[in-house]
Amino acid sequence: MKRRNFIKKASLSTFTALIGADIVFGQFLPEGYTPLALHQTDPFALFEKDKEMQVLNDRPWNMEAQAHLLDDSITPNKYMFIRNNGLIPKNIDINNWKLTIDGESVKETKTYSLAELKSKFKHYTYQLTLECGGNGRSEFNPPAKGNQWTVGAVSCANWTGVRLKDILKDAGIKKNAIYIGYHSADMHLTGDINKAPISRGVPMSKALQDETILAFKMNGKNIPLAHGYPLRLVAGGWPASASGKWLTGISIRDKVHDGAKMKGSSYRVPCKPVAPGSKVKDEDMCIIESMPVKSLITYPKTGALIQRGKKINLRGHAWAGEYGVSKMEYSIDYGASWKQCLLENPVNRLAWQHFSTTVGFPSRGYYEVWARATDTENNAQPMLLPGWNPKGYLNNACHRIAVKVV
Ligand SMILES: Nc1nc2c(c(=O)[nH]1)N[C@H]1C(S)=C(S)[C@@H](COP(=O)(O)O)O[C@H]1N2
Ligand SMILES: [Mo]
Repeated sequence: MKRRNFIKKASLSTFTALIGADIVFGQFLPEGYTPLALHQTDPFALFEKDKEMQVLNDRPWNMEAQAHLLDDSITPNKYMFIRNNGLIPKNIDINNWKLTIDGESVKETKTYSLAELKSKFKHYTYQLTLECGGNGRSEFNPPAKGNQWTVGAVSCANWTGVRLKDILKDAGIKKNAIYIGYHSADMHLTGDINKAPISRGVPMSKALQDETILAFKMNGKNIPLAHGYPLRLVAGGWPASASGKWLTGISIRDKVHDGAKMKGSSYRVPCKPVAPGSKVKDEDMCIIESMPVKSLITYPKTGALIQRGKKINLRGHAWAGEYGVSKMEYSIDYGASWKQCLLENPVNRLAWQHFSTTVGFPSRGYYEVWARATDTENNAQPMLLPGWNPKGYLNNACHRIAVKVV
């Protein structure tokens, strides 16, 4: 028997054993081909997600919520979207996990173990809104490449950890520091260990905010693996891509960080509005900083049937990047008129704010409920799509649900 055939026979018997059935026509399986039955992993069980979560991609794993799943004030893991650019690290050894602070603008390179980070610095807990810059991408026209997020790539969990500013102070920041960049343990899709799937960062002013933390807990427990266990940078209010998962290092830079996905059209938008479909030069693209004002109706679920004469409770959340939300309104007449909702204060800066109201409908028939938030800088959500951009970022159009009064 030729060696090639031998390998084929060996894997065929392995496949048969794993699948638990004879592979009919197994002799025709192409070499190196893995039967589909063997790459089926149940992502819901794997990541402890609710079955109503929507899987957008399995390599890398990307999964989003639906609006009605985000009804909780604090997002539980089962409803938290997953956005990965590479492959989730395996075999994490927390006893040997190290965080290295380096870069042109650190006084001297310093390394901390997880235990040191936890014991040396004070712990803080904040509720922080993390929204993928591409949330809402699916609505852009011409379409933008990338995961076709609808509205569910946003979360607001409780994150516990140490302040990045305390660590940077301990390490020593030089006067010329202007940016930080993160480094992580996930692997590039090609498996090339010299390439990072993503390595982004924020300006010093954001890095030094009280709420910018290196977290080791999410909702009071160890961070779930998919969300960055055992250590994650969390910079709420900015595109969630700034919040590096599986954190192994922070570089203090004397220039804008130039890691993976900091350039070109990655997490950058035209500095000035462009016509849909335009090609935009690199130098005319600007890095996304604070996320824009936005809101989500989490109850009722779109498609709800309402009994004639009954008023409904309407509720959801609103957030505005670095800013607060100052006003929340809804419309049942396609934006012709707006009524105000009750809006709660945020638990802390950068946490989303809850809104609620009761809504009555004048007669039987089809309605849409539109929700519109206005931030403390007086920016309101656009009713329909905002400015087109090559990668389909920052769609903060009013969330709309359909209901029927029967
Ligand atoms: N190391 C690492 N950090 C990462 C990413 C990644 O792929 N690798 N994705 C980023 C992006 S684009 C987003 S939107 C958020 C998603 O966070 P979540 O999966 O915990 O919801 O993580 C960010 N941090
Ligand atoms: Mo993202």
